[in-house]
Amino acid sequence: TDLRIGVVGAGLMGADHITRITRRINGAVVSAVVEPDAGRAAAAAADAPGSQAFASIEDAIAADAVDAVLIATPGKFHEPVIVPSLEAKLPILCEKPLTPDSASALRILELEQKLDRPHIQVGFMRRFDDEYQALRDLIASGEPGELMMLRCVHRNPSVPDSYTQQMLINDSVVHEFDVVPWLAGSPVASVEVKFPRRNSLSPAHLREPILVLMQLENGVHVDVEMNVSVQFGYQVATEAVFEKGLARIGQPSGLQQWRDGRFSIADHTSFVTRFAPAYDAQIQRWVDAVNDGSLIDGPNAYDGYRVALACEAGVKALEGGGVVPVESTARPAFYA
Ligand code: ISE
Repeated sequence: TDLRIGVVGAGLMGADHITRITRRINGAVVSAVVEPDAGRAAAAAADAPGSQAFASIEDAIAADAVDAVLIATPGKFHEPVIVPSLEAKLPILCEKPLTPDSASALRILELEQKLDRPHIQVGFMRRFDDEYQALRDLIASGEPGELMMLRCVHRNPSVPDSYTQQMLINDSVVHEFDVVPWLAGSPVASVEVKFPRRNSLSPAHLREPILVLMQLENGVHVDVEMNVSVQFGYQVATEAVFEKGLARIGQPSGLQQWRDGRFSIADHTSFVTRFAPAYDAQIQRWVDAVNDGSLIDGPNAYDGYRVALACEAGVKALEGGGVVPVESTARPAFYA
């Protein structure tokens, strides 16, 4: 029988996951939706025939309507959903970030370690992108020599007025804080933020683009251009600099056109399409892991905690802190 997933939050990502589970994922159905906004709840119900609407995750659990929980609310609402779900011993896929800060992430780790094994997977979907996986394999192979630098770009066409300065770190660079240590096999040791000339097209309350510099514990240096007003489209790309060569991922691969004396390649305009295959693989592998009893197959809550530490350093650096160290921690055996 299919895994019964309760989806909490039916905004942009929640709605996308509901469609994905209903149409493309094998072995699972959306059985419950928790969404306070009536319009979104109705749209979600239409997309997931047979699902029931609940006012809270507690109600869905009490009704025995869910075998697993997918959390797609904003980060500050994650902990109140994770706690009752963990207490009910339900497997969880939690969209990024795990929680908004490291203190709350630590509380989650303590609670989860009362269970027999990790139950929480964090939705860092870039780890499921084919090109990211190929780059990670290349780095691990050692064939091009040692990795020295990663040059990353993370560009969004524009952001809504609700997007705040701290979200440059907590909502956007949060992805690099997960994927870079995973690629390079080493935690983030320090973070610094530089401010190039401001884009006059940015929302008035934002000072961006920013350049985020990271040093990893293994000595690799990383720069991230974080740019949320690039206008033309959505772009996430990385260049790796090795002792004996270079590697590049994330180049445009869409429709090629020759017209009016010009050559062009279609590029993405949103993360929803750019990472659609990665989201599909992430959810399918999570469903398979829950169904076969291994419960997670991807970044765990400890990874989410490490990212929270890096984000805290990143926000300090953003607010004028210079080079901000990230505490070094030991991964508990529970999260090996
Ligand atoms: C958004 O929340 C995401 O997670 C996207 O992957 C990222 O590119 C974007 O900057 C964030 O706002």
